[in-house]
Amino acid sequence: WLAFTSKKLYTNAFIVSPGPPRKILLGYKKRGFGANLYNGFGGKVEDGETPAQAALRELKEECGIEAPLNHCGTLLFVSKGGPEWAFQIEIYRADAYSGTLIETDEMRPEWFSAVDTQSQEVAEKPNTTLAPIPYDSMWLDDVHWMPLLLSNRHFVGRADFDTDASGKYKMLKWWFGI
Ligand code: 6OG
Repeated sequence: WLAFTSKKLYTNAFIVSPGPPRKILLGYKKRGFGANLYNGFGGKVEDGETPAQAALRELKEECGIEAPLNHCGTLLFVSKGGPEWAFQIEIYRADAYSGTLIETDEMRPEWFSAVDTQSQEVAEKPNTTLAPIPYDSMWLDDVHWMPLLLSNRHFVGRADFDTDASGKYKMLKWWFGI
């Protein structure tokens, strides 16, 4: 595992609406770190703020809504040859929200299908119009812990990354547990 000397605290929040059809809200990040990828809504925890407060503030700033967020997991990301610090990301989820979703300078909100493909719901109503979760356009670690978030398990995880010559991220190692 890569070494690091300090951590920076971030948040990431997801709305998982029970439906039917069951769906998850992601944001297409338009600029900054992780641009052109889908992710939850979140950012840096500011001085004097708890992670829970930051999660609510970022959700409102990035897509205009409020939600009864629950803490759902903690992730640690370390990059080779990158800064000597790691990202610690506190993950939150809610199954409802209030307010009106808006597109902001930073994020374009979009719903995706969160239906378990083995479920009764799919057998009864196969033609959901929602696209599946776009793992090909998400951070490489997401495919590993997203099922834990969707099944409402509390998880911890770590992923170590390297970048190739073109600056593309490669996941060297990951570990997730519940
Ligand atoms: P702002 O630049 O918007 O905060 N983030 C990651 N999310 C995932 N799923 N995987 C990663 O693997 C990530 N690295 C950072 C944390 C950046 C947002 O991006 C998240 C924040 O929500 C490397 O302030």
